[in-house]
This record gives sequence, structure tokens and C-alpha cells, in this order.
Amino acid sequence: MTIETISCTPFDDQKPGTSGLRKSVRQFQTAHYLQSYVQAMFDTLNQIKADNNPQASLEMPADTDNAHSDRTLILGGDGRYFNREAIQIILGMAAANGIDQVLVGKDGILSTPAASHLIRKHQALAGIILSASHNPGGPEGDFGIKLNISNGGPAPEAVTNAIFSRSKAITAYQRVSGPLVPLHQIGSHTLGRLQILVIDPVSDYAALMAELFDFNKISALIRTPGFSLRFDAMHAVTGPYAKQILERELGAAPGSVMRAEPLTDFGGGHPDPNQAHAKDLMALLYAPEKVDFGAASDGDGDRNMILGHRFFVTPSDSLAIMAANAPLIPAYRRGISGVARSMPTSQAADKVAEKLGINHYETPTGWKFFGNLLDDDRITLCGEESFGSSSNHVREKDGLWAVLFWLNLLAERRASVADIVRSHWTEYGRHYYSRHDYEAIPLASAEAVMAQLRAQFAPLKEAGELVGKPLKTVDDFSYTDPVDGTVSPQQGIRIIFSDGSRIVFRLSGTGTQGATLRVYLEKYEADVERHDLDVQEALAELIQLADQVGRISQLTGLTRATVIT
Ligand code: G16
Repeated sequence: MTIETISCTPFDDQKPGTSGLRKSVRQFQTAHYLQSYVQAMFDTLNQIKADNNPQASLEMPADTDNAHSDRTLILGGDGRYFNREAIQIILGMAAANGIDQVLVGKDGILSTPAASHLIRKHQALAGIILSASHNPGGPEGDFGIKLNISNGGPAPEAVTNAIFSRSKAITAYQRVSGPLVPLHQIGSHTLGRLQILVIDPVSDYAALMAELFDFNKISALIRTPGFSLRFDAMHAVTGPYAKQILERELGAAPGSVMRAEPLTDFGGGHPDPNQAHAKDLMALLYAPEKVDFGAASDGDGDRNMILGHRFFVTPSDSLAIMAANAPLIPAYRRGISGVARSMPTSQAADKVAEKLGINHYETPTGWKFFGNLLDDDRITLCGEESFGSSSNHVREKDGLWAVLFWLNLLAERRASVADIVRSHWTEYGRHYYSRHDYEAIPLASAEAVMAQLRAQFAPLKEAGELVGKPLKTVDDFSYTDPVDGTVSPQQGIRIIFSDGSRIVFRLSGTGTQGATLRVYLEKYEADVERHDLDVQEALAELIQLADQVGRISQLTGLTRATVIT
């Protein structure tokens, strides 16, 4: 085996965002760009071992000289454009960087939750997941790369910061050249000393789902005459998983899984499971002809949207309802230890946790912040407003898991999606909720909005009032991880009113063009008589206040959000 060393000039823009490094495909195709970042990841894994850094929790044994001896890597992606080329490059670099074995999904396919499961199952060193999630694909679209650590979860900030630092100093990378590995068939290959196993991406994940849920009950529901469901895979990674589980194993009618074939450009669509981007599914679920259950997932299979007939379930409500009903599901029969939500997610789950007397946590946006809470068994369920939810079965959010949870719930309760949500609101009150995104605006305008908010509320307020509305507090959210003490400051401005309503401002960490300002609006309503208002009307006062306080239209020139979910 000959290890080649290729010289390159360091890049200064490889700072991972909320979920790995996301850039345009064109950028990733720049000479040495992907290679430089991958070398920074391998070097960081070695460095962490050398430092025996406990914060990074990579569980590196201290007794081997060779950093990656006897080490397994999980590798796959969402099938988007440049996925296969990137996999061949990473395999050559893994061979040169001392990895012993790589398990790679057939055709380069692995959903993010399936990769997380495989890392845990094989006690792998780490996983590399190639995805820009819900961002569009194709030659003019986006590409992305994430590192997941040995607990199966996204690398924590200590690791992503170290990768960024290292990337700025990379002047060479190592690779082994060989024939292209045939990814289209299951089998075993070698590249130098590296063993490469091309595996079925679906079977292990499907088996895990069958352990967690009551497949007999779900199947009986699905086969009930008159019951119908639709799952929109959006031509992204969940197609093969949903076909296997929903149609072949659970008996949903052929064709229940829409847009099932993964395509490199997602069929020209935007694989984001929300009301704005899953329009065909929305139309089916809101048509007069009854479809009982609808769901969609995103590019890499970690997000979910849940719909009933003419009914949309907010991700925040979905998390709260899962927490309240968890003992109805086999995997959570004995109850849950706690629930966590990201800060901008509505407080609906908190109400459930308070009533059940279980732990509840508020974390910054980003799945990586749930890892320690799950590992420490402080929580069993977690979720985010950005259409993500999951449990301690993996360390990622999991789109199909959420779909199966809801189907299991419907099978147990024998009630419609709408009835389950309404009865939840009756018991706990309704959290009217919406997110207004101002996408792809100039970075300077987005930063101006945040800077003037910080200036306006410096010193940050306790009590008082804002434009005549009584305030509880205003702060710039800072999180101290209760397990390892890591502090993550400046995670977004929270304006919390005395009646529990909130306006939250933060900048997205996943976009690739300009900046995206996110404004999150939440209003609590206990009165059952007022649970049927139009969401935007219910939030109208807060929407207007957000524009006034954030000076959004003035600083961005936009009088309306570009996407409202
Ligand atoms: C990622 C993260 C999520 C986060 C979402 C939105 O999801 O994993 O934790 O909520 O981005 O982040 P932002 O508001 O910074 O754009 P995904 O599905 O894109 O990997």
C-alpha cells in the first residue's frame, strides 16, 4: 500500500454550522476542499485521543499507539449529487489514515438515524454522514458532511471547533489510490489494509424499529378497511426505508409511499417536510377524499412532518403528545426519564413533564446538545420545532421513528390525529406556534437585526414592559450542559412575556446563501373555546411586535417572512 501525500493550501471557511459543514456542491468540488476537511476530521480524532479529552467523549482507549488501530467507521449519505464521488475520496483517505474497517451503505445510501444506529451497534469509532439535510441538491444545490462520534450522535462543539481550527492549518492530506469500490452491490473489498463492507442500509434499522413498536397492532390498523396513509419520501433517503417498513412489513397499500426513489437532485424539489415544501402531500391530506394519516421526511431522514385529515401537527405539539402518551408504546412502557426541547421549541412539552413530575430541559438549537442528556439517562425523548424528534434508541433525530410512534399511538387509541391533538390541548392548553423565516438575506442585515436587539436589551431586562405588554424577562439564551458543564452562550434573544408568550430571534446555522433570520412566536391559550383560531391570527399581536422590536422590515427590506411554518 502506498500512501500519497498531496499538498494543498489551507481553507479558512470550513466552520461547521448547526449540523456539520454545509456548502454549495460547487464549493465542495473545488480542488482539495473536501479532502482538506476530511483530513481535519481524521486529525481531530487523533488529537482528541492524544489529549484524552473527556469533553469530546470519544471513548478512545488510551492503550494503543496507533490512533485508529482496530477502528471501524460508518459511512453513507442521503444520495444527493456528489455523494458517490465523496465516498470514494473518503474511502481512499480512511485507508491512508489508519482506519481498519469502513461499513458503507449500498449505493452510498444511509439515512442519518440509520447511521447513528450502526455506529452504536458496531461500537464504531465514528460515522461520516454526507448530507445537507433539507437543502436542495443537484449540481447547483448544496452538499454537506457531518461527523458523528462513538455514542452515535453529532460531534459536540468541542470537536467541531477543533476540526475548524485544524482545517485552517491543513497543508497536506493523505490518501491511498485504488480502483473505485463498487458501491452498487453488497460485498467486501480491500484498499491497502482497509477492509470495506458494502452493506444493506435498511435491514438493521428496520429491525430496530420492529423492536421498539408494536408492528402487529400498527399492521392491523393499516389493514383496517377504509384506513389510508401517505408518506412522502420527497425523492430523498427515506424512500427505501419507508417502502420496506410501511409497505412490505406493515402492509400499507403499494404506492402509499410517494416519491420513493432517491434521486441525486431530489427530483428538483426541496426535501424539507413542512407545509411550504411538501405541497403535494398537503393537497392530498386537505382534499375532500379522506386520507387518515400523512407524513413526510427530509433529505437524510431525520426530520418528520405529521398530518391528519385536514390537520397539521406542529413539531412542538408532537413532542408533547409523545411524552404524554409514551407508556402506550412498547419501548417506553415503563415511562420516560425526562424530555428535552430546543430553546425555540414551544413549551408544550414542559407542561407534560411538569404534570408527570419528570425532568425537562431547554437546550440550544442543534441535536448535538441532547447527546449528554440521553447518555446520562436524564431524558428519554427530545425534539425540536424544526421538525425533529427522537428518543434514546439512537443519538439523532429520526423521521420514520416519529411516523411509527404516531401510527402506534393511533393503533392504541383508535382515534384520529385531530382528536388526539385536541384532547391533548383540552388537558394541557394549546401553545399557538409559528416560525417566520427571512431566508437568504444579506448577512449584514441579519446581523444588524441581532445587534440592535442585543443593544436594545443591554442590560437584559427582568420584568417591566415592552410596548405596553408586561414582560417577564428578556435574555440572550446561554446553556450550561448539566452533565459536562460546557457553556454555550449567545444562542438567541428570548423575549418572554408575563402571560408566557414568547418571541425568539436567532440566525440559522444551516443555510448556505447569505443569512436566514428565524423569528419564533408562541402564545399559550388555556381556554378550550379558543383552541380553534387561525394560527397567524392568534399570533398577530406578537408578529407585529416582533417586526417593531426587531426592526425587521426596516433593516432587511422585507415586509413579510419568506417562509412561514
Ligand atoms: C439541523 C440540526 C437541528 C436544527 C436544524 C435547524 O437539522 O440538526 O438541530 O434544529 O438544523 O437549525 P438552524 O435553525 O440553525 O437552521 P438538519 O435536519 O438540517 O440536520
